[in-house]
Amino acid sequence: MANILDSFKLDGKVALVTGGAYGIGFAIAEALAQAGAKIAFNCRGQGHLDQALADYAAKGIEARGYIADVADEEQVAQLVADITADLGTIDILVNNAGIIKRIPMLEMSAADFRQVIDIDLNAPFIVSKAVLPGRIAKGHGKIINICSMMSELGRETIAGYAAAKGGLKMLTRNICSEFGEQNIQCNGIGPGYIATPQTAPLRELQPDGSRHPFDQFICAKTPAARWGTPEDLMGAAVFLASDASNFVNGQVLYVDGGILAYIGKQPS
Ligand code: NAP
Ligand code: GCO
Repeated sequence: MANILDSFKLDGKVALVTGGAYGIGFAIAEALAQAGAKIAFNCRGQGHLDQALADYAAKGIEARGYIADVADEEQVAQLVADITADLGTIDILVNNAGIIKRIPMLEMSAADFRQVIDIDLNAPFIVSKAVLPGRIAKGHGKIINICSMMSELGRETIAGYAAAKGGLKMLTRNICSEFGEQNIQCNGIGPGYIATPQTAPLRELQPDGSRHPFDQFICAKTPAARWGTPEDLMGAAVFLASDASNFVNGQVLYVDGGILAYIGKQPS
């Protein structure tokens, strides 16, 4: 029998990580590159793209970067065509690009809600639909949707985000259901609270220099008693992108330090 570690290798594979300019997407792309994959990523900002290319190069990764809004079907079609021309058919898709709006529901406009749904839920549908035909033709493929703890739990001020991430969990199960027979595996990663630009406002020091109340709350709610880092997600990404997970489908792997399992520490 071949060594089981060989099943985690991604040599010769092409991976698209949407929103892979920084944060979780960058770490996932780095992990897939370390496992042997050729990396393509996209974002909306030219400044983000230029900085990301430099950051990837500093790690010895020859990533290809593209400007494309994942919520725009025409831009996504062009993105997939460009990557296919540059690197070959996309084998691994990581639907990572996402936004959040933290607004009390009664103050949240329908436009705000719609924008979050558009990017966090409609876009994974659009990008998956653009990538799937090439994978079906090849007889195998991997889709990883970056879900969230909020695929399971709600909290104040994030109605659009929780609705989108809950929907993304079900889209993950539906892609599994519709394409499993074509040897497509579609799974989710559900990060806990991860220290990235997206959560920076929740960790800002208070004017008196004390820790943000939400920072203290999350550390008390997490058995690991810390925020996660993008690097904490790298192993799960390689597993779900590789042959090691060929019989895993429709699942969400929570990488959350145990927060979903824990009622939380009693305040001292
Ligand atoms: P982030 O730091 O805000 O990075 C988001 C990335 O997505 C950026 O590269 C951004 O670049 C890109 N992006 C946003 N909207 C886009 C669009 N419409 N089209 C193309 N690219 C777009 O976020 P993060 O913390 O790394 O989170 C990444 C994913 O993990 C998101 O789906 C998020 O919901 C999820 N997540 C995060 C946490 C956490 O605690 N951080 C936990 C669970 C799940 P541009 O702005 O230049 O486009
Ligand atoms: C928030 C946070 C969370 C994290 C993540 C947790 O405001 O509650 O941004 O939503 O981003 O989704 O898993």
